[in-house]
Amino acid sequence: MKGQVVKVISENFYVDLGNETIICKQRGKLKNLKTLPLVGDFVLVSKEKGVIEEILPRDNMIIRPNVSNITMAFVITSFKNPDFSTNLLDKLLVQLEINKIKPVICLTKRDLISDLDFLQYKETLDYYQELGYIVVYNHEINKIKNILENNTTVFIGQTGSGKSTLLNKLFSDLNLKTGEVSLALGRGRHTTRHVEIIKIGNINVLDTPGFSALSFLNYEENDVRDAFIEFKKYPCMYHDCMHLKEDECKVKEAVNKKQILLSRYMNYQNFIEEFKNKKRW
Ligand SMILES: Nc1nc2c(ncn2[C@@H]2O[C@H](COP(=O)(O)OP(=O)(O)O)[C@@H](O)[C@H]2O)c(=O)[nH]1
Ligand SMILES: [Mg+2]
Ligand SMILES: [Zn+2]
Repeated sequence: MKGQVVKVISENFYVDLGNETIICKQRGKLKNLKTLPLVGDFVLVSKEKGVIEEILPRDNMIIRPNVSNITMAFVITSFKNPDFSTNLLDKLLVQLEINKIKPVICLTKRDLISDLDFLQYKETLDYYQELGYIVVYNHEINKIKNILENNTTVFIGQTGSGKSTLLNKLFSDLNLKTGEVSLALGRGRHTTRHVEIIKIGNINVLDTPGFSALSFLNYEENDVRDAFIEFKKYPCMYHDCMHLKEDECKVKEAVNKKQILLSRYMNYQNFIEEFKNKKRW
């Protein structure tokens, strides 16, 4: 019998079979990410034994929080409290690009900044929109619902950025716990404790515990470069150009001509540097 793991609480795996959700145990004792069922996994279960017999091949997998088979990610980004950061936004976009998860940039807390400040951010956001990223605001409820339709969407972004608040607004009977943001730190408390797929019609959503960066397995410097999707518009002489120290680099030229947003390029340099230092994201 086929189902999808929608929640894991300690050793209990909640498997949605379409018409009911049953609690299963994991078969055997092996516990690594390959054999451990994750939220999002499609699995074959024995209903009689109450065990997961097999994990079906994953389309993708994110660790910390551990989820699989995600089609879309809402990158919840607040203008203030916590402050807007292109570094964090780009880091998340890169990781989503590498894993072929469709990103949607969702802005929150527009009400906390002045119109003047907003105009400045708007220029940056228009750049992302021109790249092809969907940009939405957390008050655009109907638009957001349409985007979520027929996707399994993870809500990611810093603690306190407004993930749970938005989910509650979208689906009024959810009642997810939301947290007050500590003014001193500009950070929120961790209020979302476990990961769970919530199914509402054709919409699958996941609220995640507050975290600021995803960890992905198996990526390389080339992947990070290619995840900056605008770089491809400026083909360099050397096909494998990293756009760093190379001469006659078209990407660097485009940065100088302001065709590529400077913060994008600086974040790129910064990520490659982190790579060199073997820091994990
Ligand atoms: N002013 C303002 N506050 C918001 C907005 N969205 C969320 N918040 C507040 O931000 C705090 C953190 O929200 P929460 O949804 O718990 O963030 P999460 O950690 O990302 O789930 C809560 O106090 C919310 O009421 C918004 O658009 N404007
Ligand atoms: Mg939350
Ligand atoms: Zn180059």
